[in-house]
Amino acid sequence: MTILVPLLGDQLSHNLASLRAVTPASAVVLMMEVAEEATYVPHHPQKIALFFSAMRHFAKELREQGWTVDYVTLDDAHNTGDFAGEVARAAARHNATRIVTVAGGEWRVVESQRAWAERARLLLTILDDDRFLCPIEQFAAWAKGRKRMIMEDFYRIMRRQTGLLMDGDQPVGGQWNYDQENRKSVPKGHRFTPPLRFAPDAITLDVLALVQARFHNHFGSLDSFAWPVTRAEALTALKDFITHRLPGFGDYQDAMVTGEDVLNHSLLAPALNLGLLSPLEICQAAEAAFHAGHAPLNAVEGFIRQILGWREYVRGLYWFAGPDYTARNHLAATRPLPALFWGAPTDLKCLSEAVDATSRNAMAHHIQRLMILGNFAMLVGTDPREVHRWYLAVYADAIEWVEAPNVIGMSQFADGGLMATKPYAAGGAYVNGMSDHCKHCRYDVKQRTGPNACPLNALYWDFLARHEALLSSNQRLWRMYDGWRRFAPEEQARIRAQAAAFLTNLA
Ligand code: FAD
Ligand code: DLZ
Repeated sequence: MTILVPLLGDQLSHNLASLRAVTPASAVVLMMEVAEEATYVPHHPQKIALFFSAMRHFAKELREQGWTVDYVTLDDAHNTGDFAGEVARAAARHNATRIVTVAGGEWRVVESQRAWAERARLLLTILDDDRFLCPIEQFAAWAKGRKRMIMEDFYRIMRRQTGLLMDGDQPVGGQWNYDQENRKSVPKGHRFTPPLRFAPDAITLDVLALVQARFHNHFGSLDSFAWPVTRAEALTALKDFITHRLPGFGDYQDAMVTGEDVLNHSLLAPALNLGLLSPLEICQAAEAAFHAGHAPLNAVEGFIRQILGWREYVRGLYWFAGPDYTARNHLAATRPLPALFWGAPTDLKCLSEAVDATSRNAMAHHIQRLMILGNFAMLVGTDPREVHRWYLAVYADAIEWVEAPNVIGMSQFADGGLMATKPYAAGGAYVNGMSDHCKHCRYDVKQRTGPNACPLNALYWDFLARHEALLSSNQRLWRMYDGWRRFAPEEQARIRAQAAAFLTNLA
């Protein structure tokens, strides 16, 4: 009577529901490195290496705790290349009678899980993933019947529910949100403390060699691999963030600085999404830093809101919206993803900085993802499905439940406003206000037309003009459309011709 417990690459938590449901004496834990998961989108080599290394370390820890772990490596000669094939092989190997597993983080994977038992003719239990602070059913009950799902409303419920930064029933400090104190520009010469880097051990070095051999043709470099791959390392990374970067987190949250990949960001999303850290322990560590007088309220509230608010919200929305969410295309955009996303040269400094960081680190910070890369993809009319596949491939923290709402909803407005109240569209002035990139760029951010004009300016107005019928009734875009209508017809024509020429060259 062996119970097979398939455990996926983002389920690396010792308190996982499936591990709680069985005992080491009755179960075999199955972990599988499979080609399909590494290639269904061409993942960045660092992302594949992170998953494989963290999985191998986790298997070692489970064995040390007395679990029997059947670990199938990618180069196993009999590896079938997908989850279903490996579960069937393992079920036969261990003469299993039952499968107990935790629901995957993607509709595609959950559908595969539902088919496992049929193929192996076993009883199947798929447990809810309870490593989140808001159960899927709770989010659905909140979201049902709402025309707009405002994150801030959801966040306040979560603050009350968890008691984080609460003083009885009221928010600590008297306000729920301190964003008006955040989003400053970075003073010239400001120095950021770089994050800790974790040197690859023997397990990781093996994985790096495997990934280099098998996936060297994928976009991105393995050279700078320094991710935490165990819970112990992830806890060290958390401590490093709380000590050095949390105090300034709010101030420069939306800033971009040429040559600065991290600023005050935590870099914790990969460890968190793999399950090495829990959302509650991260929020509690930040809250403790506030109560100890180590970090100010604007920083701590802003940081906790990202995890307790945004992360839980996008997860709820992903499962609420259903499996067709990634096919949505409200703006009917059809352009293939521009080659610059895969590293083709571009003269736009903001874009080259963001793509270069993505290639070197499998990481870019939020505002680069939203307001540089996502904004550009949307302005030029890229098919959102192609944008989605790119984001899912290139970021170390990308798992569909968190990636898709951010891309399809927040950055591309492809869900028609289910998530964002207006498209996050911006011209050069925004980039100039939030970064120093324009100073290092060959284009002139102040010009709308002409050979030296920043292309984002014409693209921005052209985007608004192209979608006037669909977007101009949006209250939050009234000011922008008013601006567009104030241009003389000749200027409007010049702007649209400038955008058309750029788009022709891009193609
Ligand atoms: P920090 O800036 O330090 O923020 C702290 C934590 O808050 C993050 O680790 C993350 O867990 C959480 N967080 C912050 N913003 C969000 C958000 N919008 N949604 C969910 N969680 C959030 N995040 C992912 O984890 N995986 C993705 O695949 C992903 N894709 C994105 C795609 C786009 C187009 C955009 C705009 C955002 C995306 N995000 C994604 C959200 C956010 O950009 C990343 O979580 C963040 O950049 C990770 O770096 P960090 O850990 O240093 O974050
Ligand atoms: C992202 C990823 C990769 C690259 N490889 C594996 C793998 O070989 N084995 C595995 O169990 N999981 C992997 N993952 C994560 C999965 O693709 C999937 O995204 C998550 O399990 C979410 O459901």
